[in-house]
Amino acid sequence: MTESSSEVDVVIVGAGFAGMYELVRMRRAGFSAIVLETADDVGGTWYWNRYPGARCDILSVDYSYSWDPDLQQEWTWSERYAAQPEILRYAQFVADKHDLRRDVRFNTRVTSAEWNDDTHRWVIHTDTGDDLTCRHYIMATGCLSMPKVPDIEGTDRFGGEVYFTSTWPHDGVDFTGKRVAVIGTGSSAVQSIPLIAAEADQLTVFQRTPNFSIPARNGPISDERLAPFLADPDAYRDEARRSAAGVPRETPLEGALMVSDEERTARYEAMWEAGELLGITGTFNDTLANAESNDTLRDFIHGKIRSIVKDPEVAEALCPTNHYVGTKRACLDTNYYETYNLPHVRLVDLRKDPISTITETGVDTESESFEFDAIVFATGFDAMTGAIVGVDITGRDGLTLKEKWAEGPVTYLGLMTAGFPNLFMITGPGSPSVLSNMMVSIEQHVDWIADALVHLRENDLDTIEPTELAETRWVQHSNEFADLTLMPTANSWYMGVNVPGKPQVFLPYPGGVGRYRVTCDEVVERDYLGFALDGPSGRIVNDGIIRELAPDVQVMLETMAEMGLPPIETMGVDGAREFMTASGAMMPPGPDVGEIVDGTLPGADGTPLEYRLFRPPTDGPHPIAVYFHGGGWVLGSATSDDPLCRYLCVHSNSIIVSVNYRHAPEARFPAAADDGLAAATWIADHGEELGGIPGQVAVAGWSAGANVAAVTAQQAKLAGGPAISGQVLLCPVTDGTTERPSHTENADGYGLTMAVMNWFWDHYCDRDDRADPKASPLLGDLTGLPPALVITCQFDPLRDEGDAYAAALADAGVSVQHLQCPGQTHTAVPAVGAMITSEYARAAMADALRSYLRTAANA
Ligand code: N01
Repeated sequence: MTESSSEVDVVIVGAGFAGMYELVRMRRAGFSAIVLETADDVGGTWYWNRYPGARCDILSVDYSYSWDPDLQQEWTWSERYAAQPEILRYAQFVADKHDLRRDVRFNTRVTSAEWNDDTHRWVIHTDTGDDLTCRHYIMATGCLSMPKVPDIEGTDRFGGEVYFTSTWPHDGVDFTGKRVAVIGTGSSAVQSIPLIAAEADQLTVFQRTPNFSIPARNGPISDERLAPFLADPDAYRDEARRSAAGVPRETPLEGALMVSDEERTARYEAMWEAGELLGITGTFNDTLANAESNDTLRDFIHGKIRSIVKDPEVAEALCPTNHYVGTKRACLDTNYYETYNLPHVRLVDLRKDPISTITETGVDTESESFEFDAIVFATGFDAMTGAIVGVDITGRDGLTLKEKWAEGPVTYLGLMTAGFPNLFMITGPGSPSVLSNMMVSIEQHVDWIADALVHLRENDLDTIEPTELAETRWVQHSNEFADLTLMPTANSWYMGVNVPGKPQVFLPYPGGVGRYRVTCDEVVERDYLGFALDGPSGRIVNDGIIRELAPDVQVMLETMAEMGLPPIETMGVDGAREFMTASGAMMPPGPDVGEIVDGTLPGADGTPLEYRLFRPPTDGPHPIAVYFHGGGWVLGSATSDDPLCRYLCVHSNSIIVSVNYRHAPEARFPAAADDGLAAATWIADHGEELGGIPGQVAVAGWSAGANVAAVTAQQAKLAGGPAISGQVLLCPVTDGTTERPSHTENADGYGLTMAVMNWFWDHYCDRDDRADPKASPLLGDLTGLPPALVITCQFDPLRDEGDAYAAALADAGVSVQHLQCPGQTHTAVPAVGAMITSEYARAAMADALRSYLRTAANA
């Protein structure tokens, strides 16, 4: 491409690692492409960030391209974490090797860009006055490339030397003999402070928020650490692509509180010795999700800081206390904490003594004046969105990106945004980006975009653009993932909090690079689901939602799929029961209750039925709910739904009596149904003896247990007792026919399968009996039944029969609350403490019980 060309297939903005590889892929695919770059050479972030100590914080062996296999042999990193000059040389080496510079216009900044909907082209304006027209416009502008505008009063006034870590002078700075201030204590400051201290006469660090840092233990990489890569580079790279953060690592199986104190400390010590960023929060599987677990790590790092820093007051100031480890990007350092033991280094804690202004000669805090020869601003970036909205981008119908993103970025997959056809972002907001090894995420996006452009060309299409539904739901999905973690709790640049006035939303996608890659691939496999494609061959709008499952449910299903368990119906009855007991034992136990009492009560035929009573920790007597467990009338026991029973007990302030009704195949229909009524009658009659309020009970159950509960309510009405004050039916079986859409749509892949459901039915009930309302309560007389809460889940084969029951109850004049749970599965709601996104459904169950069992104590 020559300097004078003004029409190209593709304009790429930025000649960092993303733009360079995108150019390679465009050339290989036969597109004309030009890269516009503000700097006078390649390198992107590694061109600009030349401050002393700047180096990567992902091992260089991982933080390097994988797309050129020869490059892996031709380039050897000198250290575990290469310094900026070496990384820049690497970028230059790649540019030389692939003759990239001939398609890069350096010293050229894009100022604005407009979409022309008639020509289906972007017009790109630059500060050199040259305009370009292109079909596709790719922002490879980096996530941390737009320095934050200093927001400290008087910044322009200072008469001494001023430096920004993000745009450091190319010929370096000599601080010898100088009094230097560093403002900020993020990664840039943590890396540069020890080296500035080594030169300066005096160094004063102004710290607003301390950060967590561990020693990088830099130096040559050990043979042991390198061995897996050398043994099979392709397999190693592949593992990186499928991993959580773009670096092959073993996934921890345990939470921090699951091991002894000694074991936990030993693992943290190993992490501290290993010096790898991903190890910090990767030692246990719940560090970023569980505050108590995170506290153990926080305490450990605090202990390390206190052991290194001699002045106890300085040590305390350096201990981060206002955020959880990993919720702000942690740092890798070389002698950072040790630097504060040097006599000429001082830490000013701005939380105690804030900066009031920068003066002509230094910095004034509220209580002190400081004089400096130089001030270094290590104050960070307008991350993830700054460089994108920094260009005036106008899409269809005059809409600007800045306007569209006024409340926060809206993207589909972090790749594109509706209203801006053919505008791509590499590692944009809504993709794993800064939470991952950027090289892996860059390569994945570049490949995806290149493949999409080839797809358009091959199908005689001009444009690609996400639908509004797809992007809205992607943002929601990403936020739901973030809300499962502690990440949104910190005032971090991940949340946009560091830039005054910036909308506060969690910017990257926190679901991990492996899962994200699968999602992006699936979008393509499903014919670009969530995109509208247009061109001479026609317009195809494939509207839809790529991830409808709640994120924790998705993770649970993925984990189960990875375990490769045999289907329950192939295990035999005994095997299935053992399996259910074993899997129940792995679940969190649920909240503490006041008391648990195990006993027996007589079943319908006099058989003693085991029960477990859960008593609230509050003063009684309490009202009573009878609970029937799930398990297809075949599996389960009085204790198998313990966590849910505990939850309902505590949150409804009621006694819950979980009853082990007789099971099939030993006792087939109508044994379970008859036992339900017998148990409810006995419990209502023996309420006082059980320490509760006698006379009336509510019934509750899950799945087949909800079937028993619903049947019990009907039978009690027909029998004239006991008095049932309400029924809570979670994913109930209501109908022996299995021909509703949800039976087919959700037949497999969502926990409860139709295969096992049919197996349950066959064990429980002959076909002819299934029309009996004691098996199919939907077929019963529903008038005059007690109020009901019916909960159904979107991805449950039983969804439609539960929905039908709620509708039929309402038609029969019963007071019914119907809660339909999007994104949830049959097994999600009972998983107390494990499935967070279904908490509202459990709360609704408890609230319903409380209202059915309203007493003076519960009012
Ligand atoms: O920026 P930061 P950074 N008054 O935003 C403080 C990547 N990176 O350039 O936290 C006083 O982290 C601010 O205080 P607070 C890496 O992803 C990687 O250091 O807002 N202080 C904070 O201490 C990293 O996370 C490497 O209270 C003010 C600091 O300035 C990201 O880039 C190396 C202030 C800014 O820290 C950004 O790191 C370097 C004010 N008005 C960077 N305004 C590698 O190792 C801001 N601060 C690869």
